[in-house]
This record gives sequence, C-alpha cells and structure tokens, in this order.
Amino acid sequence: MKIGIIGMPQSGKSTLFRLLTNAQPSLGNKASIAVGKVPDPRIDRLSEIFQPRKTTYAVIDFVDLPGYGSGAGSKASEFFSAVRDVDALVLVTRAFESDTVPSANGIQPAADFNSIQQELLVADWSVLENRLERANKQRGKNPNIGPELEVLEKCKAVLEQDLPLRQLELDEEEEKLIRDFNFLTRKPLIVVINADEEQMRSGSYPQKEELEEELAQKGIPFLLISSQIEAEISELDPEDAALFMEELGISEPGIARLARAVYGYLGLISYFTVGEDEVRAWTIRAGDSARKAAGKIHSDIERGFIRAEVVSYEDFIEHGSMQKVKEKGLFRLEGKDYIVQDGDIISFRFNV
Ligand SMILES: Nc1nc2c(ncn2[C@@H]2O[C@H](COP(=O)(O)OP(=O)(O)OP(=O)(O)O)[C@@H](O)[C@H]2O)c(=O)[nH]1
Ligand SMILES: [Mg+2]
Repeated sequence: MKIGIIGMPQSGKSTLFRLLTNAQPSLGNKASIAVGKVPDPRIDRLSEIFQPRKTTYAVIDFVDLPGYGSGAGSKASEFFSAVRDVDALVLVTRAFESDTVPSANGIQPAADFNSIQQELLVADWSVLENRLERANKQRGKNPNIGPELEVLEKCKAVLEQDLPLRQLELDEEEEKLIRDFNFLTRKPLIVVINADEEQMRSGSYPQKEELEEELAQKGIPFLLISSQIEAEISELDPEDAALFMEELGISEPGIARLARAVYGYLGLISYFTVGEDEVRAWTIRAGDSARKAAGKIHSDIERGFIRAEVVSYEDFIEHGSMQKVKEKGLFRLEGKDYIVQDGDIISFRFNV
C-alpha cells in the first residue's frame, strides 16, 4: 500500500512525510518513499503484557511527491506518472499563516484544493478520451470491447459534471475493466488541512466553510492537523508531550490519527500475533478469510492451514491472560473460511 502526499508547493507535504516516516525526504523535486508505522494503542498494551523481544506495528508506505507546479523539474507529466503509481492520496492544503513561508496567492485552502482537484480531473479526462477513441476504433473488431466502452461512458458522464470518478459506483467486473487506467480521481483521497497553533485552538481558518462544504459534498474525509505542532510534539519526551497535548485539547498526536485514518479508509484492518519473541500487527483487508490472513505471515501457513486459534483483543484484555481466556471459553477454534476481525489475536495451526 503506497500513499502519495500531494499539495501545492510549500503546503507542508515534506514536513508531514517526515513526521509519518521519520525519514528525510530528498531535496529538490524528486519523489521520496519511506515506511510509516501505524500507531496502535492495542499493540502498545500487548507489548506491555508480553514484554516481547520485538514489537512490530502495521506499516504503510508514504511517498512525498514534489509540489504540483513547483518550478524546475516537476514537469506535469512526471508529477502525474508519480501520482498514478500510488494506491491512495493525502492532499495537504495550507491554512497556516506565516511571514517566513511565502505563499503565491495568499492563504486560500479551498481554492488550492479546487485547483489541484481540477488538475486531476483534467488528467483523467485526457486518459479517458484516449481510451474512448481507441475502444471506439476497435468496436466491431473486438467483441470484448463492449463492456469496456460501457464503463468508459459511465466515467465520461461523471467527469463531464466535473465530479471525481471516486463518486462512481461500479461493480467488481466494471472496476476490473478500468483498473489499469489508474484514474487519479478514483483513488481514495484524504485531505489534511495544515493549520497553525492559533487555528488549532480556535478551530477556524481562512475559507473554512467553503472548503469543508466542498469536502462534505464529495464525501472526502479531512483532518485538521498542525504539522508545526506535531513536529514539536515529536521532539518532546512523552510526559511533556502529554502535557502539551492536554493544553491544546488533543488526546493524541494528529500524525497517529492520520496514519490510522488512511489505514481505515483503505479498508485495512490488523490482526495480532503475540508471544515472547514478538508482538506484531499484520495488515489484511476487511473481509479476508483466516486462511488468506495466514498467508501474510508465510505462504506455508496458508497452504498447510489447519485451524486458527482466535481471541478478540477486548476479551483478552478483559481477562488478562490466555489461561483465563481459555477457562472462559473465549479462545475459539476457527476454520479456513472464518472472516478475521480487526483486533483478533491469532495463533495458526498448520502442517507443511
Ligand atoms: N509556520 C508554519 N510553517 C510550516 C508549517 N508546516 C510547514 N511549515 C514550513 O513551511 C515550509 C515548507 O514546508 P514543507 O514541508 O517543505 O512543504 P512542501 O509542501 O514539502 O514544500 P515543497 O516540497 O517545496 O512543495 C518549511 O519551511 C516548513 O518549516 C506550519 O504548520 N506552520
Ligand atoms: Mg517537499
């Protein structure tokens, strides 16, 4: 899973990338990729209980993309091909005021959002036109082209209204037909409004109504985050960080919220394995079977799957030990078709 961070130049993309991944983005106009951990208080807790040698959180790959339209090197074609390559987008819009960080057209997050959205729509439109033209030429010669043309026409109707393709409902078959076109406005999108401390406290910022109305209308989730504050929090020791956050009225760093929002929005869930060696979160898709989930650990476990021994995180925490959980009959034996739930603690039985 690769998440691309996009936005206007100097909106705070690289700052966010650094916070999410602890990696340094490359300077200039090259895209950088790094792994970001998805903070999970459940893993913290399990780790406290089991005191394992190793604790492993779920991860997502983040890609810091050059600012759209920012000077030399970031040619539109390069920008778009980098964006095509990711599974979902985090779009950063600048709300923060600063005398030292220049802004081309003043602080106008709604206008910035709209102009990027517009660029993405235009890019999709040109892919669509190409495809339509090609498909139309093949009509009559290629009997399989009918269904594709139908979906493309549906896409066209949406783009003609200036709406993102995300808003188009397609069944699985239709989805397959257009998957390879990698439409940009069909990628899941989360907006981060990068605010300053003052704005975080007041909850208000320039063009707020306009932006939030637009996002609500299009069903795009958004988070108000101050990358500046997040950067400060990340440098404090845990106690001071907690005090600082309390003073700001936030219970958890925005970065943790963002990582989790992205994770959840992509339909990802975690199951856990626990033990003295390692407490670990494994990422699967909501709806995955026990057998498929086992394959995340090793293909041998998937192939030789016998059963899964499962207890939910909540049940485990409530009773405090595997022993108690077993006594209470909360330790379940599940077969290969069991649909794994978020937070299941699982031990797989298999033979090879
Ligand atoms: N005051 C203030 N400055 C910020 C904030 N977020 C980022 N900055 C500053 O704004 C400048 C640009 O931040 P970056 O994270 O590099 O922005 P970017 O979007 O990656 O910029 P480009 O890659 O050049 O498009 C840096 O000097 C940051 O320190 C913020 O919330 N408040
Ligand atoms: Mg940058």
